[in-house]
Amino acid sequence: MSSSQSSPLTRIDHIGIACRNLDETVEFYRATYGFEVFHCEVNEEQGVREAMLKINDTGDGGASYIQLLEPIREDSAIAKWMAKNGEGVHHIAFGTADVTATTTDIVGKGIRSLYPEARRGSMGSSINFLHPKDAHGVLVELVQAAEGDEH
Ligand code: MC0
Repeated sequence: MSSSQSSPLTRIDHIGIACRNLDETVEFYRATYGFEVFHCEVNEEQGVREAMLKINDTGDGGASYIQLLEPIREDSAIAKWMAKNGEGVHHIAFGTADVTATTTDIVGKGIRSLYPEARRGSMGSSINFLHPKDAHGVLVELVQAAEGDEH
């Protein structure tokens, strides 16, 4: 069934989950739910080691993932958040075909983005974030998949 909505946000790209030990948590997701690792990387800028577990392809040509995030530095956003909250759901990411245009549109509605320009996210994607204090307590990430990376 196709969607009739006109939002530029066309999929849940991923749910970001903070964890203390990536390998152990990956094994939990495999043994408990049967989800396999689709992609792994270190994002030095964000201070994380991460695994993307693909859940399903989406109607916009992209896909939805669970993203498991282990901090690699004490001053990273994930380490700071876990010090307060422990492990758990850290952010939700929406997919869009144009992260710059979508961010500009949302900022125009009075919601702060965290970066003036999009930065690099998982699998070569371009990302920005919306401030959780402007979004009813949810850290929202906007994701534009890498060119030709429509898994
Ligand atoms: C902080 N707050 C949150 C939150 N993090 N609320 C909901 N969800 C979260 N994840 C709330 C705090 O409780 C606090 O509220 C207020 O925001 C300020 O937080 P803080 O603890 O003082 O920390 P800040 O202000 O230094 O940093 C928060 C901020 C930061 C969201 C700006 O975490 C950030 O820049 N995040 C974006 C980058 C990121 O998260 N990277 C990790 C994923 P109160 O009421 O106590 O004032 S990297 C990733 O996901 C990439 C690789 C990808 O997907 O491709």
